[in-house]
Amino acid sequence: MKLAHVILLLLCFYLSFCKVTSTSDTSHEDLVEKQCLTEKFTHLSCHKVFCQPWQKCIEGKCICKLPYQCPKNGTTVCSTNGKSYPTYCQQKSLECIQPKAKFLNIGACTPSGQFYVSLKYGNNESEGIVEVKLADQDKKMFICDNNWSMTQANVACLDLGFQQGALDTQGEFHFPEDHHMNETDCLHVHCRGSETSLTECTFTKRRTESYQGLARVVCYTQNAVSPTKDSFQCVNGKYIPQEKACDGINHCVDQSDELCCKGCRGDSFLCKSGVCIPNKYRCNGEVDCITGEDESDCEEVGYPEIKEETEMLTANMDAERKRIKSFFPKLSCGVKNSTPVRRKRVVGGMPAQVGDFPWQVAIKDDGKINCGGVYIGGCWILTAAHCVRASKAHRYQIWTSLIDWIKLNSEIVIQRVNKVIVHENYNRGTQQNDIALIEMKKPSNRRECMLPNSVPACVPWSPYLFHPNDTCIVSGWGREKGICFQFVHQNPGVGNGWE
Ligand SMILES: [Ca+2]
Ligand SMILES: [Ca+2]
Repeated sequence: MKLAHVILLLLCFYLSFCKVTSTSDTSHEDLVEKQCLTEKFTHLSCHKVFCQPWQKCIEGKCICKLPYQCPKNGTTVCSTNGKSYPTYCQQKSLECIQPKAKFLNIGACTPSGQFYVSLKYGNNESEGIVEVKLADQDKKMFICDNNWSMTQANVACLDLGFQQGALDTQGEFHFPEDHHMNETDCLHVHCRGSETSLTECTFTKRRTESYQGLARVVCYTQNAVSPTKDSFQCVNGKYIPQEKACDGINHCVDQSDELCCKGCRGDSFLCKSGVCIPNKYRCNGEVDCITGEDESDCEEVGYPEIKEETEMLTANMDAERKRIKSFFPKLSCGVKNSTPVRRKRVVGGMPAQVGDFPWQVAIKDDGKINCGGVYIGGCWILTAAHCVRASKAHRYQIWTSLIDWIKLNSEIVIQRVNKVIVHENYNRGTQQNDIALIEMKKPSNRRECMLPNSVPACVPWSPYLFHPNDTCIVSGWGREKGICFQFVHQNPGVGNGWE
C-alpha cells in the first residue's frame, strides 16, 4: 500500500470516528440566554448559585459573614497576614472582608511557612511553567500537567494577582539548555475553582510516577485578547471563546459564563435555574443546583472511586468547606412525614389524606372556615390579605391537620393568633398585594410554637425555582358531592382562592 493510501485510510478512519462522537456535538451552538446576560449574574448572585459557607444571601447577593457567624468547630488556620484564626470559616469570612489576608496553611503560623507560586521560562511575567513552594517544604517544585486545567490555572493566576485568571493552559516554554531536572518529580494539584490562592487547593504526590509533562499557564491580561464576533464577554470584562460558555467549567473566574444557559455542552449538567455544573457534581452528596435536582434520582448513578497511591501534602480544604456546610440547618420544609403512595389524581380535585399537605392550615373566623393558609415555619402562617384584618387577630383560630370539616379527625391542633400583618400596599379594590402573615400565639412556657403534625412549606429562595409550564398542586378546602373536604387540584393550578 502506498503512503498516500495509508494517509487516506487514516483520514477516513479519523473522519468516521469524529462523526460518531459528534452526534450530540453542541460546540457551535449558542447555548447562552441573551436576555439573562443583562442581569450580570456572577458567583455572588445567590438567586442563581449558593453562597460560600462564609457568606450569606441578602436580596440576591452573597455578602460576607462576620467571623462570629461561623460555626465554632474547626481547626486553626494561618493566614498570609501572619495571624492565626480558630477556623477556616473565620479566616475566609475575614478574607471576604479584607481580600489581602488569604489562606496560607492549616495549623498555626510558623516563621518559615511561606507559600509562593511563580512562573518560570515564559516570555514575560504573565506566563510560564508553574512552580510552587509549599508552606512546610523547603524545595520548590513544578506541577504535573495531567489534571491541570482552566480550573487550576485560574486559581494560579488569581494568586499571582491576575484578577481575570488564566487565558490558556498551553504555551511553548523551554528549559534553559543547562537545566537538568527529573520530570517525574512534580506535584499534582486539585482545585474546586472558588479558591483565591493555590495553597487552598489540595497538593498530592503520586508514589509511582512515570514521565510527566509540566503545567503551563498564560495568565489573562487586558491586551492579551482582542474580542471577535465569536467571543463571550464575562461580567468581569474577560473575553473567552463563545464555545467555552455553558460547558460547566468556570472560565470567567466570576462564573458568569455558566449562569445564563439554555443547554450545556461537554461533560456538564443543566440545572433548572439555567446554570451549567460539571457532571461530576451530580449525585456527589452536595446540592449544587439551587433547585436541588443534581441530587435527585441518584440511585443508578454512581462512580466507582479510583484509588491511587498518593501522598497528601496539604490539607483538603474542599472537604473542610463541605464540613462547615454540614453544621448549617438542613432543609426541613416541603417534605411530608408520610411515605408517598402512588394514587391516581382526578383533575378538578380529590380528597387529601392525613399527612399529604402538612403545611396546609385552616383559618377559622367566627365559627366559619372561609380561608386556608400555609405554615411556613416558626409561628408563621402565610395567607391572602382579603382573608384577614389586622384589627381582628383575636377572632381567628388556626386549625392544623384538619382533613374533613364535617367529620373532624383526631390529629387537629387549634392555635390562637397573636398578630396579623397585612401587606402595606394591599389594595382591597384591585386585590393587588393580596398577601398577609399571621403570627400564632406561643404556649406560655415555650419559646417556639409547637405543631406536632405540621411541616413548614418552603418559601421560594430563588425566582428560578419555578418556570412556565411547571406542574403545580393547589391544596385547600372545597366542596365535593356536598361535603367539605381538604382537596387538591392538579394542573391547571392557577388561582389561590379555595374559599
Ligand atoms: Ca465555561
Ligand atoms: Ca451535587
